[in-house]
Amino acid sequence: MSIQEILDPANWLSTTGGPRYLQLQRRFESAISDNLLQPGMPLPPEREIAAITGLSRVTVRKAVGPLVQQGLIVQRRGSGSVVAKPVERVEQPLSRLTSFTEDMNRRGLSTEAKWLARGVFMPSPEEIMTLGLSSDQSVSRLERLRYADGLPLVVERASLPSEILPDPMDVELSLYETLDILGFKPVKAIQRIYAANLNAGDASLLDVEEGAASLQISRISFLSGGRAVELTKSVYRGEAYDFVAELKISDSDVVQNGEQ
Ligand code: 16G
Repeated sequence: MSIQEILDPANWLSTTGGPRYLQLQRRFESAISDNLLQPGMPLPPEREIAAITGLSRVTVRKAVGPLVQQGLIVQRRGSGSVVAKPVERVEQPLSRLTSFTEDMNRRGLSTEAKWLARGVFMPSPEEIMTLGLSSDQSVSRLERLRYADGLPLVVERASLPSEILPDPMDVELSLYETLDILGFKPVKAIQRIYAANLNAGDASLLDVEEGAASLQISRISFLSGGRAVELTKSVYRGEAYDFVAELKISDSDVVQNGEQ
């Protein structure tokens, strides 16, 4: 079915069907869920939709706005609108200390990274505190945009004491693999997870609207002796990542409950 036929008002507009913008909005929604409009398909410009449907441009805009809000349609400045590609959520158990590369490989997803920056710097007060450094001990910083199966999923900003990772250029695909080679692979970590709206910079890297929801994680990881090796701040696309925690009551609770 061509886009003209899909939008032909004879196929969906009725005088008793409620406000016309709502009928058009529902037409788009059902055409997307029935796969008549497929992911990635470009949509005609507003004035053309108005011409096909016989509705005003204001009505068309009112119908399309909520679809953009719901993430069914993606509007790109200059290049028109397209039907959004559904995002498959990645589920990540919270209790295992793994690297991004390991997580994605386990799921059979391909990974890519775009280096945004890396180098050796004097530490910030936060790095001094979390990594247990003195102010004259430098840090290696790595900033990457990481993709899962072509989808930009997370912006990661990692800082490590230069004593652990002297040359940030040594990292190729996986930081943890490099740390393993250097004999500094972390064995435990503490993570803080919080929700935040994306600022303009991270939103454009992750290819979503500014202000969209994101999940942000700050991980400090340690060697078995307790030395901190990494402070990494990760900004995930909110709709693409789920953290899953398995919760158990402790053995002593089981005994107590059994006795009751
Ligand atoms: C994960 C870690 C991050 C670590 C990275 C190493 C979380 C929240 N963060 O993304 O702290 O630096 O893996 O991945 O899981 P890599 O070895 O693939 O570079």
